[in-house]
Amino acid sequence: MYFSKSFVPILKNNPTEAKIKSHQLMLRVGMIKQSSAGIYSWLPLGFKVMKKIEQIVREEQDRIGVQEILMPTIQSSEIWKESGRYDDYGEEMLRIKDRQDREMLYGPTNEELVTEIFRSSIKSYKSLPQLLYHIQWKFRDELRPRFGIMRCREFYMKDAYSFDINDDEALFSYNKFFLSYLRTFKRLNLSAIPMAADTGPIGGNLSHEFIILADTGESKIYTDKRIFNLNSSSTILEKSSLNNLRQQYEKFYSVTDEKFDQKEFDKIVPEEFRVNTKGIEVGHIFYFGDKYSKPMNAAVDFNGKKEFVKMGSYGIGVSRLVGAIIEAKYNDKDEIMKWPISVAPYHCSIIPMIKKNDTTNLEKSNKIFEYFKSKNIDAIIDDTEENISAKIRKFNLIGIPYQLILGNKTEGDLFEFKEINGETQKLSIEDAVSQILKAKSN
Ligand code: P5A
Repeated sequence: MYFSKSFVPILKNNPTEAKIKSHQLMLRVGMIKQSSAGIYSWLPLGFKVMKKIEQIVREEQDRIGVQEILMPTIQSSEIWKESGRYDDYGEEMLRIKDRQDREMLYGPTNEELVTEIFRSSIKSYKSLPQLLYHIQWKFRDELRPRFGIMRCREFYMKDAYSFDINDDEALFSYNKFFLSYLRTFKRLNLSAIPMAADTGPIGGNLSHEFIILADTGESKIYTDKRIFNLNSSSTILEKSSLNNLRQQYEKFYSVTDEKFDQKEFDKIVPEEFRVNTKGIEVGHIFYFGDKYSKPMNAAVDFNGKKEFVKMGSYGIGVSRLVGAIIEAKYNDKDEIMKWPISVAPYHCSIIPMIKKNDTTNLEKSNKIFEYFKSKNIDAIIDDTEENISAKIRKFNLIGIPYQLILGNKTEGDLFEFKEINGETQKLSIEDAVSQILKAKSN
């Protein structure tokens, strides 16, 4: 891809309406464009990052055996009346009427719809557990949409749902998601901590929010420093080891604002380990038993007895993660964004110095581009006539993790190559490729 042909509308200055770094940067480098309050279009750079996040989320769902489906964004009010949430949900729900005057809505979440799908087909406990997920747009008419795509009205969510025969099996499902979330956020290069949380309009009495620390976060959290040292490399999908995993985390006091109790905090957490800070909620899991299955009559036959299935739901804010990664990774001191290579819009920028009537560097760049491509390295060539330092500034802003520079100092087969925040090295293309591939495989 040539930069001159790419749709990356960079702004000269930070937009004044944006209050936090992720919002500023996403507008500045043209990742998103607001279309109306709290509703955004995703432009190529932003869309690429979001799709890469989505793919990692998908792979980690598939890995624990969740089956992907796709439910619509528009739902009928009928099922929400059955569950009793049609009135409860209030003004956050966008209600629509079709031409037959039927009450419809733009789904803020899918507990009802997936329960309806389940109950119409699954009749025996022998088909359990059922774990289903989809990745789909949601709409919540937030009172105060803010911080760009962090708290917006239309957003992209991965939501999964589990159906089990009893509490014990349902907690096994819950714990699978607990593990899967730890792995997902780790692959995104984020340290997301599970914290006991309130269940709000989703319901139930067991719930964890997955939170990454950030001053600009909207969630207040109270935790024990030692929780950050836990390592979640386990891959075993087995009841007792998953139980142990969750217990390891639950050993430490770690809660969101609504669950906070100052006396308990002071009693349980030694002073030197107390952390009282802010964070961004990137995922949220819930166990709510038969809250939906009972009123909606979602039951299976268990040896001649009717049993309402026990359900949980599990969300990840896929679009919010794009902003959350910026909040976590932006380096204020050097004013450099470096995307984790797993989600970077491109792995490497190729930055040739281009002189009038001299296409040598551009031709070299094209060859390097093709070679990178053969090694599955996604690159962008800056074929514009800007000078080298302006180009470098631009890619520092965008945050593509590696830069290969073809300038005055290029000697023979050695090129200036650098990690965006690192020292310039003189390397052969093969060595540059192996550095990038090594980073990709970590
Ligand atoms: C779990 C899946 C649910 O909706 N039902 C299905 C449950 N949970 S949740 O916590 O309300 O949302 C899940 C995640 O979605 C992100 N999110 C948002 N992202 C951007 N803008 C918003 N207005 C917004 N609201 C929720 C969060 O990451 C949240 O953890």
